[in-house]
Amino acid sequence: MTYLAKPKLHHPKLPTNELGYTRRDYEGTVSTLCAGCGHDSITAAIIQACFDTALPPHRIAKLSGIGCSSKTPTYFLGASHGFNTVHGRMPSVLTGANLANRDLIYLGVSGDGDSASIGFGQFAHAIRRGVNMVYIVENNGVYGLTKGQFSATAEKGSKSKRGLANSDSAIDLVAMALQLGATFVARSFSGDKTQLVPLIAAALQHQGAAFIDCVSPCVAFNNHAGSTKSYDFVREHNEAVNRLDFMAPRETITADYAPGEVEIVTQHDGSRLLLRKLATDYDPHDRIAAMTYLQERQVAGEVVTGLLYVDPEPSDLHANLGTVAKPLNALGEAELCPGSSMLEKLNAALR
Ligand SMILES: Cc1ncc(C[n+]2csc(CCOP(=O)(O)OP(=O)(O)O)c2C)c(N)n1
Ligand code: SF4
Ligand SMILES: [Mg+2]
Repeated sequence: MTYLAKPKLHHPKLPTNELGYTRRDYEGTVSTLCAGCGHDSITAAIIQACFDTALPPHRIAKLSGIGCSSKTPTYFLGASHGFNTVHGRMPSVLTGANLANRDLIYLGVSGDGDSASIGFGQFAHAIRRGVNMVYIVENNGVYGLTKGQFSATAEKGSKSKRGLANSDSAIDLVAMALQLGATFVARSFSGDKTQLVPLIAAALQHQGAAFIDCVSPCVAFNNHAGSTKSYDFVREHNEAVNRLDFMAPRETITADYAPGEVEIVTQHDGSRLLLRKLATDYDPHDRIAAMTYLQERQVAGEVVTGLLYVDPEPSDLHANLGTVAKPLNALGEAELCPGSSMLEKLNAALR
């Protein structure tokens, strides 16, 4: 048996969200990952974010590549659409699905091996095209599934479980996402649910390319002294630049904030991000300054987390291409096959 189904029965008094679903309705099958794997905490955060914001499970499409991280969509959103693609190919399959049906909410889950090595080109092009999606990399600095080889996000000089030092420079996927034009960029830690849940909730409402790099320790192969992706290292070096609260469009702000204490960023759909600044010199609306800040703090040995960049008025691939407003499966034959005279007109325009 390759997966364990969870019992369907649950306590009749479990809290429900405004759609009438319990948190259990957003779960998948029982995880088969190692006990203590950071990826399971990210699964729990995704379930919590979707439950809290009452997302209809049938409107979500979850896609992944290959790796322990890419197995996780089986463990959440059991009632959603799902596609486990080939190693490193999640972004192109997600792009195609999104172009065919723009009405779904796309959640791509990947690993650092899946996105920073074999799928690096795919990652780059999905981000630079502004595909409307949430792209989460569960980043443990190793190929967990194939027994712990260094991945391309492992820091130069960091040590393997056997004590060997990594001689290659690391790829910082957050720096790449910023440079490639992602309109929502965050870094978080699987061990910080308070930070991660609202980040995922906000990213799911963002109408553009949202990228979250989530450091997620691999307890089997990369959780020792000398690793920069271990629970201890991230806890000791985590520098959060802000704290985020996410509010759906229909919710009213009831808490009292002193002037200047919280910045409210309204997204395109009316949802609001309540940003509490922790680092006074950090501005999440300035892409260039964010890139410089991250590099400076990285040299100082810090893992900067939080909402690092957001564009409240993003544009996405559909807007850039001027595609039809309806999903392709909702178009009739006349719209899909407009006839030979239209084809002639098109051909003539190209001559
Ligand atoms: C085309 C191809 N090449 C190589 C592999 C072997 N392989 C499977 S998972 C993986 C790396 C997984 O690393 P990562 O994406 O970081 O996921 P993790 O297991 O660490 O969560 C590799 C190289 C494969 N499945 N397919
Ligand atoms: S090998 Fe590592 S990444 Fe894979 S399930 Fe175990 S702890 Fe998680
Ligand atoms: Mg990995």
